[in-house]
Amino acid sequence: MVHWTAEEKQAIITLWAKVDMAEIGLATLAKTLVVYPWTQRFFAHFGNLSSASAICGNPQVKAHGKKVLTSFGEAIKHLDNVKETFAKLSELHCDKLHVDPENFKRLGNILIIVLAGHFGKEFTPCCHAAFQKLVNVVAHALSLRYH
Ligand code: HEG
Repeated sequence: MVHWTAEEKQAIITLWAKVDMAEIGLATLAKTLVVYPWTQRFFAHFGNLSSASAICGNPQVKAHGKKVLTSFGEAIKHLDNVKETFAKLSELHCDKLHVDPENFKRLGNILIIVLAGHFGKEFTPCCHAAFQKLVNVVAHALSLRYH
């Protein structure tokens, strides 16, 4: 099981309280779709994804970005229990959606880039390290159904 220090937990919870789910969620999902364009095929039913600006202005991308970020929030509420928390989501992504698990890591790393850009100096190296651990744990938990 992953061990979290009190400092790591505090760094994550303190920053997360300041995160606007809709804004950071949209930025994260939109950037993922633009930087890794093959991820667009999972969202073909979302309508116009024909350019970076279409993606950033797509209301379904916005709504889904918020959903994904809220889901990261669930992991943060259950840091000692992320595997169980994401068991159903792992089933959905693996069995039904067939998302390549590398894409979970990619989205997580884009989230870190977005947080670093948004929070600047407040996203300290310790905070960065704690979030890197979090996105690894989330990607792993989402992939478990493949193992
Ligand atoms: Mg996934 C649905 C969370 C990465 C493709 N994703 C969902 C849902 C959640 C979620 C909460 C809604 C589940 C439901 O309706 O019951 N996703 C989630 C997280 C991560 C992630 C936390 C973190 C890495 N998802 C991810 C990636 C892809 C993907 C990388 C594809 C490249 N997700 C995907 C699709 C759906 C969801 C296609 C269904 C969307 C829809 O049709 O509404």
